[in-house]
Amino acid sequence: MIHIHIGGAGVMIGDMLWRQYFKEEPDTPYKHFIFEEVKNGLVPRALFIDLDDRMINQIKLNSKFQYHPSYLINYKEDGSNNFSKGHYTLGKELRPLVEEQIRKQSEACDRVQQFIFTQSISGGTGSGFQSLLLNELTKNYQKTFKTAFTIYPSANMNNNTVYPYNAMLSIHQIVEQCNAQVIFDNETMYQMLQNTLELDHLDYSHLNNLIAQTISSYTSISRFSNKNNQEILRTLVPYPRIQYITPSYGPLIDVNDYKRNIFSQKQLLQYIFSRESKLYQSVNNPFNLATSLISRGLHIDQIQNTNQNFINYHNYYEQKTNYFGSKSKNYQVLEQLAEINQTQTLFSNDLMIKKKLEKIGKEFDILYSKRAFVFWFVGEGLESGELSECRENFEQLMMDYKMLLNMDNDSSGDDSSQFS
Ligand SMILES: Nc1nc2c(ncn2[C@@H]2O[C@H](COP(=O)(O)OP(=O)(O)OP(=O)(O)O)[C@@H](O)[C@H]2O)c(=O)[nH]1
Ligand SMILES: [Mg+2]
Repeated sequence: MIHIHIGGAGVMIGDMLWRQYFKEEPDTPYKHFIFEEVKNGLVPRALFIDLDDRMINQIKLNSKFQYHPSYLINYKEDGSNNFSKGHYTLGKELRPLVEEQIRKQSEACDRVQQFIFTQSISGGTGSGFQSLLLNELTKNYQKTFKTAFTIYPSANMNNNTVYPYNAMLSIHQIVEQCNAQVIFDNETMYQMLQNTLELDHLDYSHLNNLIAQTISSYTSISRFSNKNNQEILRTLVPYPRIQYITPSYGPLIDVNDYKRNIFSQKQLLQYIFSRESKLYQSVNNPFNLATSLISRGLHIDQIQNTNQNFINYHNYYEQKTNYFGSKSKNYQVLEQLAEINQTQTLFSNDLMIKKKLEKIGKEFDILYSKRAFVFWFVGEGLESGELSECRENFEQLMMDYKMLLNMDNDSSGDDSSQFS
């Protein structure tokens, strides 16, 4: 697997993830999935890419371990929240170097099984440069599974006006070129942390920790059991465009919570299927086409047990769920959070995501009806018809979701949080 971390958010999430991986490393039996062996030890099979140097410098300074210097790549100025800068003008300058490093990394693998991306699509680099790179990877690594762990714009928390353009241009490419997208939203994660923990202060590091835990649970199936982890997501996607996966994670516990509960299997399952554990905003009545659940932190005999418990639960609630037991324990990077016996990560293909995505379409329409700021994108190389082409493709995607929802109207509304 090669990890590719792009833009400010992507790089910081990547750094949190690699702190997690290094913490797990001494216990990891199949290190080769994510680490390359070099003379002085292990280096991440990962690229960190940003247009400006601030975040890259920060991770160089902060890190307790060494990233390979040629895998940390930046240019001189940021994408100023403009997809076109990341995709056309500035991005083009950086592209040859990035491609060269990806080629080197892939030559150091027996076979590249998967590309894992992290980025936010509200700014210029995460949206624009990732799309540029995806085009290239699709040409040269067509059959390699591509998973994007992406921060989507939140309803009430965005710091730039043109994010609907960035998101729309980016979605257009990701949907065509990635095999699965796991989406997060900052607002939901903040709320989830506020409701669950009693910390005085919350910042991006706590959100990034949630995302890192989700990704490291996903890859733990390969790293600890030598299995092909992409099945976790592949089985959820009925055909390529219906690829939006919403994650849930938990439980989370304060390190100072001395009344710490020991959760029963039943409680853990109820929590992970409830609304409280979701990392992306959801509607009240999800309609899950399928879900994959990873239980992390089990001994082998418990896996058998849990599996039976899970099958009972599964039959009871009629969830269409694939179950994966991960032998690795729970590790924590942030000091404020406790390492606990067992955590779970749920990936859902919830068709009701359509309702949330449509909002991005509406916000796009408000800007585009006045052609607001279009000159800014065209000035950096975007062709004027590209925005409306992306919008049409997005509308088609919404129609695809609508068709599936209509096919099974009667069985929607399976919200397990109602059951307790
Ligand atoms: N969860 C999380 N979100 C972040 C973080 N940093 C930024 N964001 C969010 O992501 C959005 C995009 O920011 P960046 O990732 O810094 O943007 P970029 O991709 O570097 O693009 P440009 O700076 O415009 O070139 C912001 O509006 C924030 O909402 C982070 O460390 N964690
Ligand atoms: Mg940036």
